[in-house]
Amino acid sequence: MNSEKNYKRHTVTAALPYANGPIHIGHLAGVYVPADIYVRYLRMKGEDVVYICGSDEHGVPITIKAKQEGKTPQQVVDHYHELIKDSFDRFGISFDIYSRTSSPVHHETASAIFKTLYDKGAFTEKDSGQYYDEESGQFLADRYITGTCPHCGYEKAYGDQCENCGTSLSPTDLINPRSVLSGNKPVMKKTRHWYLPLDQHEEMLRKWILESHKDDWKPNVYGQCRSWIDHQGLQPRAVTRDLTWGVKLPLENTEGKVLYVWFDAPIGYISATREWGEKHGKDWEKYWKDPQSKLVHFIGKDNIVFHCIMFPVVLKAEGSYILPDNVPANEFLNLEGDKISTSRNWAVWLHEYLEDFPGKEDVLRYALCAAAPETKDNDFTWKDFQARNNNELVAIFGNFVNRTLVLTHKYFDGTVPAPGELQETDREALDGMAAYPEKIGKAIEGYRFREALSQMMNLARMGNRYLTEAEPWKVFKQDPERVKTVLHTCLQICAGMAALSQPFLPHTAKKLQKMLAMNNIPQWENAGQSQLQQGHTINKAELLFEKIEDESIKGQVDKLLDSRKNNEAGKKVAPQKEAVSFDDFTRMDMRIATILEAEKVPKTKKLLKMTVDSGIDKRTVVAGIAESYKPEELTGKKVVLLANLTPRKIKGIESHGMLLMAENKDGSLSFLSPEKPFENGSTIS
Ligand code: B3M
Ligand code: ZN
Repeated sequence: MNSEKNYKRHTVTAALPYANGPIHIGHLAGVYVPADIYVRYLRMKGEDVVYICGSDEHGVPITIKAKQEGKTPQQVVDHYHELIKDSFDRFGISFDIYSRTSSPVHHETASAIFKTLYDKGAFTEKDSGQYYDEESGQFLADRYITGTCPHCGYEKAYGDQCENCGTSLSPTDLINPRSVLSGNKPVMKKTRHWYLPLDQHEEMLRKWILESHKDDWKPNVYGQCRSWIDHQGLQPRAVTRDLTWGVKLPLENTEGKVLYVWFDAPIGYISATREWGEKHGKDWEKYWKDPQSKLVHFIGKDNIVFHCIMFPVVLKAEGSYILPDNVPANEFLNLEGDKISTSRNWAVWLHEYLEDFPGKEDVLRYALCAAAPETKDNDFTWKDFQARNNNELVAIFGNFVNRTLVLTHKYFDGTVPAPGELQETDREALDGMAAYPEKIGKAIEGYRFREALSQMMNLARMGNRYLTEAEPWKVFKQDPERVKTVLHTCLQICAGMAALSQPFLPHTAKKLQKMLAMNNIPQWENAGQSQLQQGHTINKAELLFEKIEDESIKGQVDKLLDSRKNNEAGKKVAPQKEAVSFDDFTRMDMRIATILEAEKVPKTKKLLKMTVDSGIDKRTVVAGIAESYKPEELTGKKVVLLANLTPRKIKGIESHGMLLMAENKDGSLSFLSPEKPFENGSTIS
C-alpha cells in the first residue's frame, strides 16, 4: 500500500446518501461495495483505517420530500436515516461510523469551518437578485426551481443541475423558470449570499489535480476536473441559501439563511470522524490533518466536482487539512437497460432485496462488483445476477469447497491429512495460491475491483481444476496416500479462499472459516501460504451457495414491469397551464416545415441538430429528441415549426425555432404532422 509514501493511516469516506429515500443497487455498485472491499482489504493488511459515512440530511431534496409527505424535514430524515443505516449493516458494509448531518456535532463543525473561512476573508459577500415565489413566500434555490436547460433544451432542469446533460446550473440560467412549489413564474428579489471564489484557487487546482494527479486519478475523474478547470470555469459559488432547514450561519442578522448543502455535507465526513474519535478515544484530527494520512473519497460521477474542486478549496482555504489522495468515482449503473429512477420506482432497493433474498447478501455484492460501472455506465440484469450465482459462486467457489470438505470427512474423518511427496501439479497449485494476495491486492490498490474480484475467483477456479484433474474419488482405493496429498493441498486452497474472499464476500468468508475451524484469518500477505496443519479437525461441510431458480428472477423482473405500468397508469395528465390571451397566441408564428437533414450533436445523449425548410428559409433547429428518433429516420418528415421563437444557443449551436412534439405519459415523443401534404411555410392558426 503506497509504500513510497509510507502512510501511517487511511481515512476512507463514502458519499453520504441523501436521507430522502432508500439505498438502491446503483448506490451500492457505484460507491459502497467498492469502498467496503477497499477498507476490508486494508484492515487485513493491518493498516490503521477509519471508514466514514452518514446520512446527508439537508438540502432541498429533503424539504421537497417533506412537503410531498406532509411531514417535517426532521421526520423524513429520521425515517430514512434508520432505514439506510439498518440496510447497510445487514448488507455487511463495515463503516466505522455511520453518522448524520443533522447531528449537533456536525452543525458545530460545519459552522466553525464556515466561520474560519469567513474570518479569513475567504468568501465574497454579494447582494443579488434571486428568484422568489411570492405565493409560497420563499426564495427558489436548487430543486425549488425548474425550467429549460440552456444547454440541451431539457425542460425539467433544476436550478442547480440539469439531470439530462449533467451541466451545473444557476437558477438564473434556466429558460422559462417555474417554481416547483406553486408552479408560478418567479419574481426577482434581492438577497445577500456568501460566495466561494473558486476562480481565486485556479492555480492551486491546476497544480494539485492537473499536474500531480495526472497519472493516478481515473480518466473519468481527471477528465471532468480538467473540463471544469479549463472550460466550465471556476465561477464564484454561493455557499449559503435562503432556507430554514440546514446549518445556520454563525453570523449576525442572517436569520432564514443556511449553509448550502454541498458546503456542509462533505464536512460531514470530518464531523463523523470527530464523533468516532470522541467515542473511541482516538485523535480524529490525525486522520484529517496529518500528511501521513491517506484520504480517499468513494463517490459517484455526479459528485466529482464537489469532492475534487469545491471541498478541497474549502479545506485548502481553512489551511489545516489534507487533501484527498484519490477520488475513484464510478460511473452509473443502469437496471435492465433503463436508468435507475427513484421517482419511477425503477430500482432494486437494498432493504427489499434483503427481504426477498435472505442470506444472499454476498451474491448481490458479487454481482454488483462484477458489473460495477468502473469506467463507463453499465447495466445490471436479474439474468446476469442469476448466472453469476449459479455458474460462478455455486459451480466453482461453492462446489470446490464442498467437494474438498465432504471428501475430507469421507476419507479422513474430517482431519487434515499429512501430505506425501508433492508432485508437480501439487507444487503448481500451492505456488499458484501464493501469488494471489499480491495479484488481488494490486488490483484493489489500483481501485480496479472487478479485476480484483476475478483474480479472487481465479484462485477458486484453480482449486476446482486441480481437484477435478486429481480425481481423488477414483484414486483412493489403490493409492490413499496420493489422496492425502491432494486433499491436504485442496484444504490449504480453501483456507486461502476463506481469507482472500473476505473483502468481497464477508459473510461467505466467515462461514468458510467456521467450516474449516480457523480460529483467525492470516494477515493479507500470508493468506497465500498454507494455514491448516495436518491433524487439524474441520467442522461439518455446509453449502455456501444455493442455485437461484428462474421463477425467483422472473418475480423480480415482473415487479419492475409492474412498477413501470403503475407508474405510467399513475401518471396524471399534466395540469393545464395558466390561461393565455388570444393575442398571446396569435403572436406565435407556426408553419408546416420539412426536415431536410439531421445529425447527432457530439458529446450529448439527447440532442439532434436539424436543417429545416420552413418555406420562409432553411434554418438550423436543435432538439433533445435523439433518444426517440434516429437522424436517418427524420429526412423528409413534415413537421410543425414554431418559427418566431427567439433564437438560442444550445451546446454552442444557434437554434432558430422549435419543432412541436407531443409527449406521451410513458415519456415517449411524437412529432405533430399535417394530415394533408401541405407546402412548407403553410401557416397554422
Ligand atoms: N448526498 C449524494 C448524491 O448526490 C450526496 C453526496 C454527499 S457526499 C458529501 O446523490
Ligand atoms: Zn441540459
